[in-house]
Amino acid sequence: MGKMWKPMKPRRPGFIAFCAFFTALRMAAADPAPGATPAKPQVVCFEAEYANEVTPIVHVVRAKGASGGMAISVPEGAGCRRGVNDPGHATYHLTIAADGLYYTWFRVWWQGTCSNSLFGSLTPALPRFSVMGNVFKKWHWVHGPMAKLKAGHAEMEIGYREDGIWVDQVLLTTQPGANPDGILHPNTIPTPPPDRNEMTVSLSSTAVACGSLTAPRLRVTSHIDRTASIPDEESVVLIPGQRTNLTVWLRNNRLAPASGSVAFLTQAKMAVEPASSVPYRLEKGEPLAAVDFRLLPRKDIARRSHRAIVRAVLPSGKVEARRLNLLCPFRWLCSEAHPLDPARGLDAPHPIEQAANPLDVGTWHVASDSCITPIGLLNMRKAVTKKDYVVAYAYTEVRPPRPGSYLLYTGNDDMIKVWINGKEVYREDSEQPTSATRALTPIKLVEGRNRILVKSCQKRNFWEFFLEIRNADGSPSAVEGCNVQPPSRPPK
Ligand SMILES: [Ca+2]
Ligand SMILES: [Ca+2]
Repeated sequence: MGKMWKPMKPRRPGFIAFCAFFTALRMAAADPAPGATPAKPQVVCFEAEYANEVTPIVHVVRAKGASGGMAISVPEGAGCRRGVNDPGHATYHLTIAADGLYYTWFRVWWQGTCSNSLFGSLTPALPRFSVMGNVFKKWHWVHGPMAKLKAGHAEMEIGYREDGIWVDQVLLTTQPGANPDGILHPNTIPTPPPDRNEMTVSLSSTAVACGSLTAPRLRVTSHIDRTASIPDEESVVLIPGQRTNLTVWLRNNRLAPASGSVAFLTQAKMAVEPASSVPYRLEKGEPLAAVDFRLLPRKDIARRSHRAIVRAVLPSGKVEARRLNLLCPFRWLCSEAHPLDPARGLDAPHPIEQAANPLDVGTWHVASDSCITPIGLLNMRKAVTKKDYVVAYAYTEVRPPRPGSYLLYTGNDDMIKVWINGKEVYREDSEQPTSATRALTPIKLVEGRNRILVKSCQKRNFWEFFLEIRNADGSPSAVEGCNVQPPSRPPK
């Protein structure tokens, strides 16, 4: 069977295309498979960005070539920031007009072989399914599973499986072999039952490339308190002196006219433009509004986690608030690269790790902030070398607000070892991406400066790691990174 309808150009949705869509379906319906489909084909088509609820690490984003210029996305590299209880999802409340066997379709952009799938569910028919494909770096439709739906309420969820993916539109149709092409004119705006939130708030920030695979949950490397876990909340990486954009998306579930304000509140050393509180206005029938903040951290902002709150005042007077972890990564010194020992790998010792002070051995340079990825990883290919099968060291010092027990939160690609004050506290032999190697390790910090040495190995592809210090319960800590400098030694 050929294409059922013509693709639409972006920004030209119109009634004609809408009719053509249904005429095509009606024509096809004249000859239905015996007993398989209802007489009149059913179509439910909606924009993915009109989710009734979005939780990190799924984001609403502006997207070129997408219908309405918007989509939902799991940004490249964000897998290492997913929550433990909820890895991130978008929820849609749908009204199904007639019983039938529905075919599901998704208009997607897959970044590559490790960014070409999503998880979904369609309650009550399908508790969990996955959608995959092998067309990369272009918008196209992929089919999901079929679902037997009854007339009434249905709830679809699109969730994280891999990062580096975008979803533009979703189509449910009783028409077999629909094979949609291009942008469709949606005929549905997902609407939750009236007892649900009048408006939901989600956040997205500047986020681009780095790369990773799907992964198991957070690992805990030795026994820690059961209450310790990484909170399911948004993290935004801040680089001192550099601007980061933060968009607050307001989803108007009632579609009634709405106005109010959104505030960005923090005590971190930074300016917020255009203001720390911005008004919003949604006309009748308008499902989504974006409020943009520009975050301008000062050059002397502390290299640690800072708390922030985004607070939206809704027309009813209710307040929707989201906590935000503003993550200002540590400053790292990097050694030169050495060949990776093919037999002993991570365990081949180097004089750097055997010295009382690692900075006494070899040469060190500051890894510039441009080596920090938008997700907060140190990109060692940029900081040290693009060569494969190498090993290098990274060094920093941190100062806790008080001595005691903390959690080392790491993710690595490839293998790493970590020493704190000369004592090995963590090793990880895996060659998997950072989203798969996330781990929490109990550590002790002393008063004043604490030395952190990381040995990072590279075989091939990405070479990067992240290292944060969390409180014993997993919450972001006030442990601050020092402004480390390479040693100045007289030339020999
Ligand atoms: Ca869209
Ligand atoms: Ca690698």
